[in-house]
This record gives sequence, structure tokens and C-alpha cells, in this order.
Amino acid sequence: MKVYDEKFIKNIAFVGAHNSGKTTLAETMLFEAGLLNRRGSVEEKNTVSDYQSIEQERQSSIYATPLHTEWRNYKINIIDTPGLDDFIGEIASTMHVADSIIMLINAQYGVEVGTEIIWNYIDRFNKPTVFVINQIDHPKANFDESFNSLKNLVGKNAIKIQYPIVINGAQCIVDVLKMRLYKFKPDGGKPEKLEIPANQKELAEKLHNELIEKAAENDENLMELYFENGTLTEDEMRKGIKIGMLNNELFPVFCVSALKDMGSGRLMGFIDNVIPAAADLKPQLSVENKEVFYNPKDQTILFVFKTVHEPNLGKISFFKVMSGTLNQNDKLENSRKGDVEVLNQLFIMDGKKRELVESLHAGDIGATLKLKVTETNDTLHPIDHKITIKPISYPEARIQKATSAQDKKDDEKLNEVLRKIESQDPTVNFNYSKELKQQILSCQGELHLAIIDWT
Ligand SMILES: Nc1nc2c(ncn2[C@@H]2O[C@H](COP(=O)(O)OP(=O)(O)OP(=O)(O)O)[C@@H](O)[C@H]2O)c(=O)[nH]1
Ligand SMILES: [Mg+2]
Repeated sequence: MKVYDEKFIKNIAFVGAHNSGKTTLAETMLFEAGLLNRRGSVEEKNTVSDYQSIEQERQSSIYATPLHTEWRNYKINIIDTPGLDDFIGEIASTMHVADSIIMLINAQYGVEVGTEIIWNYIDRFNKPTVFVINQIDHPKANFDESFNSLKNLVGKNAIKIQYPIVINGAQCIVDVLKMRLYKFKPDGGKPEKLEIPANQKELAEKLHNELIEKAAENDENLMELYFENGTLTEDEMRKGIKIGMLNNELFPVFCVSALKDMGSGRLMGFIDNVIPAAADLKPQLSVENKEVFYNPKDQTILFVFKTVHEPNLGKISFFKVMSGTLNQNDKLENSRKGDVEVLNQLFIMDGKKRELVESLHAGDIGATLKLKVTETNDTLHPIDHKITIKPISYPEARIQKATSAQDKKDDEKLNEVLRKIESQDPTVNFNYSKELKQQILSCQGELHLAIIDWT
């Protein structure tokens, strides 16, 4: 595995309403990049992302799952999140480490209640966001209505980069950044790149000019170039779009069919060339008010954003390298406990698949096993150089329920299970009520409760 540096790593959260197609799009992106021989599907219960049996049983994501794909020398880390709002805690952790967001909209329904709930939650993080209108192949798909509902949600800053059309039965996408028509075979994959047909030229030109104006708006130099030349080059447009995205003044809108593998390659190209990398973002301020830069030459700092307890492997800790370079066998100190942890093995995880790597650079996401004291939200730093990354703040619990072991003898076992659940899912809390003489469990909703039961 190649070691990517901070300019070539893109950390993207996939968010969107339940069933909008996040898991399917992630699978398609891994397949298109040649990382999978066979593309799994949610129906066949064999996607890389939904690998937990409870997710397969329900045909729905429940946990945020880190994956990666590689496209033209860039590494794209994807965190595929669940769309059901009982699992909003998974989005909270993801927002802490994702540098940009891809929000999927189902072209059958446009903006849904689920989309609004998630948007209201993630909007506060001010992360660069691309909207992807998915399922354009669906007989009930309505791109224009979906786009209009998106404008109602986010305002005039939603700007079309693409729109779908069908020509002689073939699904096509008009791209107004590249000014090209992509024509797909029925089973998708690499499209034919064609001239925009005469009857679409006027509309495409109009959207192209709107995009240029919007791209120029965010930068004085680009504005000057635009006034001088009356247009911008493709590279200048990309620059302007990126600045607009960083200022949260521009939300590019793409369209794809994740299921039929149409448009995912172009979207990955845009992620590579336009979406900000970790290195483009402002430095983070630590709890101690120190600036932390995504610089591989600085001291090594890790932030643990997710913990999973797997029956065969034990504890898996997922982290983002906030600065420096992490090497196998590095010893780092836990800022909360003061204990030293040895990072014996470093992995890149794609669902349940693990790939051993020797090192990871600032801005990248990885995992390690068997940390002794480290939990989600902990920072690991060089010994005696204490620094603490600001922790994830989780949504408040929405329901409460009393729990107890059926047999008193099982109380200890129950406590152990409860500790594991809390470690995996910080939106679950257990408190002992002296009045009721019972453990009280607090969580996000009935469905969340059902999943905790299953755990
Ligand atoms: N026709 C069509 N169906 C799609 C497309 N993408 C996804 N689907 C279907 O939509 C359903 C939901 O897809 P998922 O990928 O599980 O959606 P999700 O957004 O990950 O759902 P949650 O994880 O539950 O939030 C599945 O039945 C998919 O086969 C698409 O582009 N076209
Ligand atoms: Mg999913």
C-alpha cells in the first residue's frame, strides 16, 4: 500500500436519508477503482460497508464504516454513515474526522424528512459539502424536482455541475463544468465522452455561465480574470469552486446512479481535483489552545473517533492522524490517562477487511488493535508532550429504560456487556438509579434500543 501524504488524502463522510444509496455508492466507488473484483449489493447482503450481520438482516446501515478507495493517485477515505436518525451519534463521530461531506438525495423523493434532520445536524460543522442526486435510473426519478427541493433546503448556493438526460434509451449525464456529455452502457462503468447535443447546448451554456459566475464570486483574482476575459478556464473554475466550498458559499450538485454504476468515476475525479484535502483546512485548536496542523513533519498526534469490539479480534480503535507520521510500533501517551500505548500493528480497514500498513501520514485514517486504556474521544501524543484534541460532542439521549439481569448472578456479566456497549457507542449511557435499584439505559430511540439489545 502506497503511503499518501496530506495533499493527496480526502476524507469524505457519506450522509443522507435512509435508503438514499450511500452504501451502494461506496461499493460502486471501490469497484470502479478496481479494489473489488465483484460489486456487492445491499439486497445480496454482501457490501463491504454493511458487514455486520444486524445490518445485513435489516438491509440498512447502523454503524459508520470507514472504507477507502484510490483514484488517480489520490486516496479517498469514505465514512459511510447510517441514514436513520436513531444512529445520529455515528454521524457525530464521523463529522469530527471528515474534511468534506457528500450528501445523497434520492431522486425519487428529493429532500426527505431524513435529509432535513441530518442537514440541520451537520450544517453547524460548516464542512465543504457536495450534493449527489442518486438513483437517476429509477423510473420515478425526478431530477428537477429533487434539485428544487434542495434549493429550498440550502438556498441559492446549490449549483448544478451536472444534470441527467436519456437519449435514445441510453442514460446520459450532461456535465457543465467539463462541457461534455457522458453516455452510459446499460450496465454503466466508463462512459463514452461526447459533444453536448444541439438541443441541450443552450441550457448547458446557461448553467456553465452560472457556474463560472459563482466560482468567480469567491475570489478577487478570479473576479478580475472573469471581467477581463469574460470567462474562466477549467482550472480557474476548479479553484473558485474549491474556495466557494471552503467558505460554505457553494454546494456543487452532481447526479449518479450508484446501482447502475453511472457517474461514480467522474465524481471521484472531482473529489481528487476540487474537494479540499486535510491540508487545505484551517489548523485545529487543541483543548490547550495550541494549533494542530496536518503536517507529516510535526509531532505525531492521533485522535480516536471510533471503537469496535469484535469477537475474534478484541478492541479495534479507529483514529485520524491529526499531525505527524505514525509508524508501526510507535509508543504514544494517552492524554486522559497518562498511560503509554504501543501501536504494534497499523491497519487500513474496509469494513471487516484489514490491510497492514507500516506508516500513516497526517490527515489519514487508520486502525489499531488492543489498546489498553484508550477509548473513543481520546488523544494519543508523544510521551511528555501533552496535547488534547477537542472531543466529539454527542447528541443528548432521547429515551430511557430500566435494565437488569434476569438472574442476580448474571449482574457482573451484564456490567461487562454494558461497559463494552458504552465503549462502542458513546450515545448510550448507563446510570445506576438508587431509588429504583436498577441500571437506567439512555439512548436515541426504540430502534437504537433494539440494536443495543442485539449487541
Ligand atoms: N434504482 C436504484 N436503486 C438504488 C440506487 N442506489 C441504491 N439503490 C437501492 O436503494 C436501496 C438502499 O440503498 P443503500 O445503499 O442501502 O442506501 P443507504 O443510503 O446506504 O441506506 P441506509 O444505510 O439505511 O441509510 C437498496 O435497495 C439499493 O439497491 C440507484 O442508483 N438506483
Ligand atoms: Mg447504508
